[in-house]
Amino acid sequence: MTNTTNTIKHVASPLARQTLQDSDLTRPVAGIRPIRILPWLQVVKIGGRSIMDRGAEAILPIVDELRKLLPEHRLLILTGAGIRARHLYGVGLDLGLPVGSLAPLAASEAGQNGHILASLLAPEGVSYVEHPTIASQLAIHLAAARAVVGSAFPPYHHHEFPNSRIPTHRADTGAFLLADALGAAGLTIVEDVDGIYTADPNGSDSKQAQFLRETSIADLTKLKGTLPFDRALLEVMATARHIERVQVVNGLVPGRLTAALRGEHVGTIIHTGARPV
Ligand code: GWN
Ligand code: ATP
Repeated sequence: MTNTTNTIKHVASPLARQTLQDSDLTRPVAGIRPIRILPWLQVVKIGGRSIMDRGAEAILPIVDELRKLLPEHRLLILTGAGIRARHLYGVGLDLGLPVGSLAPLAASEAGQNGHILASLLAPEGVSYVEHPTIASQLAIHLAAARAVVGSAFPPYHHHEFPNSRIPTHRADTGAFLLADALGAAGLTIVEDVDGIYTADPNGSDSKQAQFLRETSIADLTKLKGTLPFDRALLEVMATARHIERVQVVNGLVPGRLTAALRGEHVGTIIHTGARPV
């Protein structure tokens, strides 16, 4: 038998001789702030249930607003899944499907909403772009058009964490992960409420619900009730590298999205864990 260890080619690397498990050792190399890949990009997440499911009444005014924003901003518009995904969860859970099977089924509904929105913006040169295109060819698409539309769901599929029967990483989490990875200029989450309240303003405790104009992940983590987005969003916001604040705005009120993209405070601003350089 030959001794194969003698034939191993050593590649010079600052991480070659140490375990990747010890963050004290990796920090000098891995602790550097990553570059911003698309620093001029504004990411906008459009709610599946809160906007798309309402049909023309809610979608057409948003399309009109997005159309008018194109000369001002370069946009990655990401859509959530909505009611069809909830139906899917119901059927899938009844059949005992694992979370890794439910994740792509729900994700495909987010994609369908994206296809709908992109069709309406097509006269402006806006198209739906697939997940692999977002991953590796976003820049060239945004050089050809002022905006593109994609699915807000992360493409976890069978890699979805099995800590819950319903996928924990859904559209809001996916939109944030993408915006932070791209080093985008901002992320705006478009909902059917004015922002975040201390309790669901449409729920049984609505009388107690107080509006939070400005908040942080630490404050939101302490809130025991529901939020207008995936709880996993709090986890990914905690370790953010670029996106320092996210604004949640009401997409049913014309002008709010436009104002938010112009830097105005018109909804709830959430301060993330990312720190200015
Ligand atoms: O199908 O609407 O992308 O952009 O998570 O995977 O389940 O796929 O499993 O490029 O790769 O349904 O087919 O579908 O929404 O995700 O796409 O039309 O492999 O353009 O083929 O990462 O769009 O789709 O659902 O986003 O979120 O073919 Mo769809 Mo989604 Mo299209 Mo995409 Mo998934 Mo692809 Mo994918 Mo699958
Ligand atoms: P998706 O894109 O995943 O389909 P969505 O983001 O469009 O979903 P929901 O997940 O339904 O929509 O979130 C919006 C809803 O969250 C609001 O209509 C509101 O009733 C509810 N909500 C729950 N808790 C709160 C809270 N603390 N503050 C504000 N809204 C809340």
